[in-house]
Amino acid sequence: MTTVLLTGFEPFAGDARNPSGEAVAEAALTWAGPETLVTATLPVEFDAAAAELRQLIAEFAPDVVIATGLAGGRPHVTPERVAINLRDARIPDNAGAQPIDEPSVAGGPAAYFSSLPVKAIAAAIEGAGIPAAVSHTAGTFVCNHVFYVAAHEAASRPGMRAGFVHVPWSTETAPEGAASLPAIDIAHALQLAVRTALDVTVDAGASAGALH
Ligand code: PCA
Repeated sequence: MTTVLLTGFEPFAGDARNPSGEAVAEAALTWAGPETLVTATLPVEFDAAAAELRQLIAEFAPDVVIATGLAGGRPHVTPERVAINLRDARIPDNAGAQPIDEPSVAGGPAAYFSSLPVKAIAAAIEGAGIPAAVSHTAGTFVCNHVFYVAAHEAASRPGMRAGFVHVPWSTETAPEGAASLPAIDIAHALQLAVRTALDVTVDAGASAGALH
């Protein structure tokens, strides 16, 4: 049985809602399979989020892990290409922790590339009429940390692949004037990310590079 672990996050930074957790819940409601989809909403706490992710991976032994979070201000759904071994928090997490220039995993490699087909995922989402683009930085906060930990786990588990997708604000949750997409489109985009991650093992050949 093939299993996918799809996670979102709780609200943070004083916000009332987080569209990533909401989109993951919505995607789970309408997931038609045939693979098993396991979903969770992680706390926006460096240590607790990583611990919960590791526990979910140990419990369900997923073939694919896709963690998701909010990138407020981005207009696109953005599959992330690289996780870096760095926790540098500009704001405290929801537990009050504010690590500065600490590694995600002491002794781990400087970075991991996503083992998901990020270009094919962006293309599949775009193909459904939902704005998407490959991103080359997941930041240095809890999202990057969870992405790095997922990639680190995948590196020691043959057959397991892991990646991260940042989502914009949903129209339903966006602060005044912020870029957003309808919540239903974000949920659909995450389903397409899961489907593409399962179906595509060799990423698209076209460039998704950036000049800056
Ligand atoms: N976004 C934050 C953390 C939780 C979330 O949804 C981030 O990008 O690190």
